[in-house]
Formats: sequence, C-alpha cells, structure tokens
Amino acid sequence: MSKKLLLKDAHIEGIRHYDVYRKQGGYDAVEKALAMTPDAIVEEVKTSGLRGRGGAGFPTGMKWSFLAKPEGIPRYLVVNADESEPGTFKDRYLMEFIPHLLIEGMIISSFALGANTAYIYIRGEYAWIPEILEQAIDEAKAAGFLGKNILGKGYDLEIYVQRGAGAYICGEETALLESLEGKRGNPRLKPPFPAVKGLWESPTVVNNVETIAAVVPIINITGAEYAKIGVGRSTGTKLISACGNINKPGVYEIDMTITVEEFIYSEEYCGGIPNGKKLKACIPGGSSVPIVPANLLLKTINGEPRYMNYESLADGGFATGTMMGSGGFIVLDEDQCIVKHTMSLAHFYAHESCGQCTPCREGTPWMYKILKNIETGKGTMADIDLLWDIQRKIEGNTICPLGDAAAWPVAAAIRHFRDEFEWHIDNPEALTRNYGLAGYADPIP
Ligand code: L3W
Ligand code: SF4
Repeated sequence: MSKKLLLKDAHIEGIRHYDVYRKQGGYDAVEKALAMTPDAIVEEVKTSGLRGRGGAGFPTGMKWSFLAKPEGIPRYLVVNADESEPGTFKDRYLMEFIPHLLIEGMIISSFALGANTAYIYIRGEYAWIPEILEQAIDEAKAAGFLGKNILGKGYDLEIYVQRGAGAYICGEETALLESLEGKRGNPRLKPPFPAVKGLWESPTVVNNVETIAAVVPIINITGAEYAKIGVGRSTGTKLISACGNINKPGVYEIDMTITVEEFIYSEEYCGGIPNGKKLKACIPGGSSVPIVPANLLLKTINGEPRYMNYESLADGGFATGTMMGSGGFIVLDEDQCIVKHTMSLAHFYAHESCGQCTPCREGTPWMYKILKNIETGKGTMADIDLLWDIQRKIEGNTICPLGDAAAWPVAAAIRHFRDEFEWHIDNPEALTRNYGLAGYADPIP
C-alpha cells in the first residue's frame, strides 16, 4: 500500500470546503510555517528533496533559493495550472477535489518567497474549476488565512485566478508569464530565468500545482521525514494520471518505490489490461516523453526491474532526461498502431507550435504530413529516414522545449518500432482494410 500525503483525505465528503478541510488538520501547516522564518521554510523544502512535478523535475528548494531579492521590487509566486500535456490530468483532480491543499501550499510558499501576490494560471478548458478555486480563496480569506495581516503575523497575501485561452504553449513557464501580462503566449529566451526576471520583469517563482500542494505535507511532517519516503532523488509521493488500455484509469498517488509492472497490473492501481491483451508500449510521463516498448518498460537494459521514479525511468539509452515527465501515464496494448499514435501526436505539436522558431514551425507540420502519408499507405522507405532527419534537426535547436517534445516521440517510435513503419509502407492495401481508412477523417481541418 502506497503512502498517501496529497490524496489521503480526497474521499472525505465535503473536503472541498474550508470547514471540513480544517477539521482534517487543514491550515495547521500555515500556522506552523508562519511561526518559522522564510529561510527556514526554504531549507525545509530543500531538505525534502522535492522536485518540480510539472515535467522537468527541477529541485524546488534550489529554484526558490535562486529567487532574486532586489530592494523595493515585488516578487511573485505563479502556480502553473495550465495542465495540457496529453494524458495528464492529475492537477485537475487536486484542484477540483482538494482546492484548499493548493491554497494552503500557496500561502506557505508565498510567505517563504516574500511574495504578497500570487496567481493561479489555469487552462481555459478547465472551465468549471476557477469557481471552485475562487470559493476556496474566499473561504480561506474569511477564516483569516488570506488578505491583510494573516493570523496577526503582519504578512499580507492576495491570490488571483487567471484563465488561459486554450493554448498548450502557455504551460511553458515564460509563455505563461507573457499571457499573464496580457500578451500573446510566446516563450521567452532563457536566461534570464523567471527567478531573476519573470512577471512584469520582477523575480518570480513558477511551480506546478502538485509541487506547491506538496509543500503542505513537507511542513507538517518535516522535510527530513518527507525525504525518507521514496527512493534516492525521487523523494516523497507523486501523482500519476493513468489512462489508455487499462482496467482502472484514474489518478493515483504512488511513493515511487513500486515497479512499472506493479503499477500496470496490480488491483491497487491500473488493474491490468482489458480483455487479456498484451502490453505493447507505454508513454510514461505525458506525450512529451518518448514512447517505451514493453520489453524496456518492464526491465531496464541491465535487466533490473523498472521503477516508477525519476531515475529508473531515465536510463535505457534515451537522449532525454527523466521520462517521469508530467506523470501522464498512457498504456498501449498489442492492438494499438504506433504509426497512427505518432501521427496523432505530431498533429498535436504542429497545431500547438507558436511559430517563433523555424525548426519547430516548419518541422512539426512536415513530420505530421510524412506520418500521415505513411499511415494512409502513401509512404516510401525514404520517408522514414527523412522523418529521422527532421526530428534530429528540431531537437535542441528551438527556444522552448516544445520542439524537443515534438521530436522525441517521433525518434522513439522509429527507434523502437521501425518494423511497424516499414510494414505500413509495404502493405498499403492491408492497412486500408485493417484501419478502415475509407472513412478516416483528417484531424487537420
Ligand atoms: C533559475 C537556473 N531557474 C532551470 C528553472 C526553470 C524552470 C525549471 C525547469 O519544461 C518540461 C519540458 C516539457 N536559474 C535555472 C532555473 N531553472 N535552471 O527550473 O526548467 P527546464 O528548462 O528544465 O524545464 P521547463 O522549461 O519548465 C518542463 C516537459 O516538462 N513535460 C510536460 C509538460 C506539460 C505539463 C503539464 O501539462 N502540466 O507540465 C513533459 O515531459 O516537455 O521539457 O522553472 O526556470 N539556472
Ligand atoms: Fe514556439 Fe516551437 Fe519555438 Fe517553442 S519551440 S518557441 S513552441 S516555435
């Protein structure tokens, strides 16, 4: 049984509301934190080993300690709730069912960072959640945990909710800041990092929803105790949104010591694959990480079991960092067509590219077109090499990680499933029969 820190009270009726949340010990961590110094809170978060839960896994305490503190300039905390990564829906769950956990984490984090204004930038498609968050903010304010002179400690904080308008790129932290400033969400060149020059050119910490929520248990149980949960540099618990060909899709809290096999097949989590089908592959951390075939997913190249954590999901000869990504775990059974899935993802990235850099702007639709040709039986063998060449030229040559995120799924699909691409090219007629392409609707309008 995995230890639960974030979802432990999620099943309690009415936990969305202040009174019930408070009865479960909610806001105790704020009382504790406001009796500490801001630096002591930052140290506690450093000790916990907490890493960013949005995708990059960057150490949170380190990010906080990078925050510039020029005299007379305001600092901001911005919560990235623009959860748009295909397969990822864990932050939605947290905000929808336990909104006060996020608000409590924001109060502690803002106090630690010396911010008097904090924002939640939420994806526009989560249309019903801002109201839930705003109600939680109002309740916390009425109880004296927000506004002026919180708990009589002389600390002021206001939290605002800002809705996005449906662009995936606004989840990239600098595009998010541009959007929050009322501009088109184009990513900025880094450095300077937001910690030095962020919102309205002021020092800003941008953290994922789950990252900020995790600050609450860290203060409650101490950073040292939090660091004992998990393994190595994968400390604490992690929310995983599981979907695809599994019996029990949903949001699970894991302690990062379980194996991938346990996660997919045990009744506590995904409950196995329907209809006795075999596992073909998995995209373990949202669509921006490479697809991993079953043989590499259940065991590493050294034959060790693969664990659901940052380190174990990072090796295996891939060009990327961790494949834990945003925690969006997509399972594909033996009937799934890798070419079709890769085409669908390529369409997504082509559609979401902001167009600032040539390799991404031109390369993403080009990859989609080639994949569509292969998928619809019009590809040639030379197309596979061309695809490989295009993705190589995108990776590492763009302003923001969307370019890499578009390149990696294509690279991994060719690396691990080249025979499937070749089969499509060799068997166009069988392809039409198998996939019913007569009625196939082009996802590009
Ligand atoms: C100050 C330095 N700050 C790094 C900060 C930086 C950022 C964080 C991580 O992309 C990934 C992306 C997606 N001084 C610093 C510094 N920082 N050096 O640390 O930075 P970085 O550049 O490694 O990552 P990123 O730009 O934040 C995030 C991937 O996540 N992803 C999923 C994204 C989608 C969601 C979602 O829907 N919720 O998260 C999946 O893999 O591709 O590679 O804050 O400022 N010297
Ligand atoms: Fe825009 Fe793509 Fe360049 Fe990112 S990589 S800045 S999304 S064009």
